[in-house]
Amino acid sequence: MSYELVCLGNPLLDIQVDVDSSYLAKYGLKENDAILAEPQHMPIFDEILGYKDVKLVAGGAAQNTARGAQYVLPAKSVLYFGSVGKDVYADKLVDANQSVGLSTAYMVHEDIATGKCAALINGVNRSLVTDLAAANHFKPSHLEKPENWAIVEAAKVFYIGGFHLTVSPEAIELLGKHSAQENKTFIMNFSAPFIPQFFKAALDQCAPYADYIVCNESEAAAYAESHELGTTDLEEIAKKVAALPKANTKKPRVVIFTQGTDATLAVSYDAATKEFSTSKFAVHALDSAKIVDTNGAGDAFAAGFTAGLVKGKDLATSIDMGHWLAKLSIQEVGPSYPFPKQAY
Ligand code: 26A
Repeated sequence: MSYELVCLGNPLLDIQVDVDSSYLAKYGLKENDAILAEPQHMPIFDEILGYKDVKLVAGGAAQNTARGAQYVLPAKSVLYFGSVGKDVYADKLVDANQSVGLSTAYMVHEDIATGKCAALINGVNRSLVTDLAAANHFKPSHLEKPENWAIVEAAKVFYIGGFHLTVSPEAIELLGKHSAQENKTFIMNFSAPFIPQFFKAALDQCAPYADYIVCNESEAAAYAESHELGTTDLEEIAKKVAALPKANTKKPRVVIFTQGTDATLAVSYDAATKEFSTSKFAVHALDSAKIVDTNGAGDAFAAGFTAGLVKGKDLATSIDMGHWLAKLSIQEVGPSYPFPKQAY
């Protein structure tokens, strides 16, 4: 089988509930954040499973992006790698993936539970607390299996969730090296502020492979701080990230910073001419009363954007496709996409 787009990340089931600020305060959580669960957060999962309004929805940031890209692209365009257990949570992920026709090649661990994420929705914000479980046990050897490596070799574009830097930078590097050698397209997302903060070495090891870096404004700020860039100006940060060393010197690096409802910033750097090019793209307006929740908004943006690149669209059109899909997804529960299918 061949797929144009191959994605890698941490497959998770989202346990989504509405909470108020006192619940977040009880666990010392921020309104809008994504963290790895520490022992003191573990009771959250059982607590919210008892809530009347609890919703179980397929999650895992890169898996959401893979589903969204497959939603846009022709059948059999996207395959997703990750690691799950053998349980009802994994069954739910498979159901959601099948609903859009997303193919998976999971590494399955019989004795470890599928990972889960408490998605604590508070107004337009969401605080995500993740217990990676089986997702934490992905190994590069899974990619190296002949049937999987054939999929990698046939792919043209790779999308990597930065969250996977906490699991297997080696797997990311394996794909990155292949992509650079073959002059393919490699897209990485910073995923959350804690990635540039606490997984700086892994990020710096993998960033040279990225042709496209996608993140939001708070992740960009966290990057600037941990890398002591000496600026808080988003365009300046984007320029420094764009000009980082690059493994594939045949194409420029493009850095894309989303900013919620503010315009998305794109900066590309051509090492051959040493020239930067900066542009801004307005998001698609949406009446705030129509927002169901923003869980997965950034993943949906990355999905539409990546689908655009897979289709060979230019930067402006690809970013617009990202804005379009994000607008659709925030009108659904969790990181989901509307049915009947809409077309861009
Ligand atoms: C390693 N961590 C913390 C994570 C995640 C994650 N996906 C992968 N790894 N923490 C939260 N998510 C997912 O992000 C989506 C929203 O962007 C959630 O599962 C949620 O679906």
